[in-house]
Amino acid sequence: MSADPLQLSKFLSFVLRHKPDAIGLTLDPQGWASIDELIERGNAAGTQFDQDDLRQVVETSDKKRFSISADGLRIRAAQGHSVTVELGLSPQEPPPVLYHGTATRFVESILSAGLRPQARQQVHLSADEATAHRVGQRHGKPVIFKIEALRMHAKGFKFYLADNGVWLTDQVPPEFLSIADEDQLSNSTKSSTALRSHS
Ligand code: HQG
Repeated sequence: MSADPLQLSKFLSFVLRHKPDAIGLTLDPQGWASIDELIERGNAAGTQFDQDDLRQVVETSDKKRFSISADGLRIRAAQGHSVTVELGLSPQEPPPVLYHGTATRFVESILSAGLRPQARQQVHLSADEATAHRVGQRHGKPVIFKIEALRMHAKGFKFYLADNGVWLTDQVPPEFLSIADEDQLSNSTKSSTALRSHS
């Protein structure tokens, strides 16, 4: 293929999740873009790729980041948007426990404010600890939170399963969070979390 797959994947994440207007692209309310228009505008903006390059990135994406519509004409990011989109996912019952990987420097803030979507539309959760660990590593020294997802669900919080297996929810209040492995924390963070749990 002509385009570098990693660079193309990053370009697609950028325009389909965050800044479609950077290349003059319009997403529909569900986040879909016309493949022809994406290629035309991407090429005009200096990122050279064709249909084959695009399909190869979609098929080989390690996290299945992108979906192609059933008619083969449109593409969207499976999740991770900062632009407002309505993915049209139906709420689902989550497994009893889900995981969220983050960096140790965020632990105190998360324990007091809960998990917030920050720049994205929703909080991202993983079904397994290994994935959460990888997500956390992107931010620094990783730490994994366990989320009592089924208990949240029983209290009315909604959960969605994206096409690529990532679980999404609007927020996780602190009462449903615990640290999966306390040994990953420095002593100072440990003592402040211990203090908090006694307050
Ligand atoms: C943290 C990647 C302080 C949160 C991954 C995270 C994922 C708080 C960071 C997807 C906080 C946001 C999403 C609070 C949350 N105080 N920090 N109250 N609440 N945070 O990148 O979940 O490779 O927006 O813990 O695999 O790390 O792009 O979210 O550390 O699926 O396809 O704020 O992105 O996928 O960071 O990652 P992000 P994320 P891709």
